[in-house]
Amino acid sequence: MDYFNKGSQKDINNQPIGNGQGWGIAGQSARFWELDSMLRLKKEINAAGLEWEAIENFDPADWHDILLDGPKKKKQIEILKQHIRNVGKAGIRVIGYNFSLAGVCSRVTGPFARGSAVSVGMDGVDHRPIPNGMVWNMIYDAAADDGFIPAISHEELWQRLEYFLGELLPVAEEAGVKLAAHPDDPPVPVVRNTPRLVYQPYMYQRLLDIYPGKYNTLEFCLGSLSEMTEGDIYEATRQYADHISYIHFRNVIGKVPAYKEVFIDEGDINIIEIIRILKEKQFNGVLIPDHTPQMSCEGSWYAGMAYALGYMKALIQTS
Ligand SMILES: [Mn+2]
Repeated sequence: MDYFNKGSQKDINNQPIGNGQGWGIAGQSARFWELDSMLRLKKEINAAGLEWEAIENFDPADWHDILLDGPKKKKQIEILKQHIRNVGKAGIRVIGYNFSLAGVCSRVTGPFARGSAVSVGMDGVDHRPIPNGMVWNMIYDAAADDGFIPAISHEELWQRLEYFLGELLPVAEEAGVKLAAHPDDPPVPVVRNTPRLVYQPYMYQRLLDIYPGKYNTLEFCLGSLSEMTEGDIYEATRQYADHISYIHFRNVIGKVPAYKEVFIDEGDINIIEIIRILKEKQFNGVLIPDHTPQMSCEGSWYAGMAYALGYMKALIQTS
């Protein structure tokens, strides 16, 4: 999905920081989820000698009323079920999702990383309420009435997640597709006047306990977990390793509400130790770079990603 579709931050060579009005306009991904278009893409990937292991994130246009408990909830659950069936038929084994109303927000940007490389971070919580017609940082209804989405409790949000998992996991199991939950980014209890679900490491356990089984899994984001005010990143990696579908590799300095994203080898997390723990746990899922600071060159974001990927690959080969 193109997060930045028609948004003011489209086509910039960096991560978005958001401007309160969303990153872009939802609803451009329908074609992507069709079986024939996935099979075509898979063929290209396989022809390059690679495997397609996972897809990340649903389009807010397809599930805004599941997140918001709105009138189209049941219809949208059927849309997501069909996406999952198609993903299974295409032979892709994981869908990552982030069950969040505010999505990724409260970001600031600055020369936070080594060599004054530009990166993102957080310097306080964004308390602006979310306008109607927007969820997960994207506009799904530009003609929505004025006003803001209603405030709800944490328990209400957990109930919405339970409905989502209860409906989708049986379909996912039949399709052979694991659902993998990203923790909150940033991991704070409330942001933009909306509650969060997984903002301490132990809260992942509640999500797993809702429907135990091998299709209810985690998208383990090292950066977000390290930013949490409680817990220990190494213990959490050990504790959850058997439930992780894939891991976002990213490093940070600090914790919420004030942290900075830095290069993979310079932050609070000892990535070498993480790889060692994963080997010890015989983890066989996917490792992928998450976000990185920008390099001072053409393709600054992609160069940063390549740096992280090379670092990870070398660690896997040598540890
Ligand atoms: Mn992540």
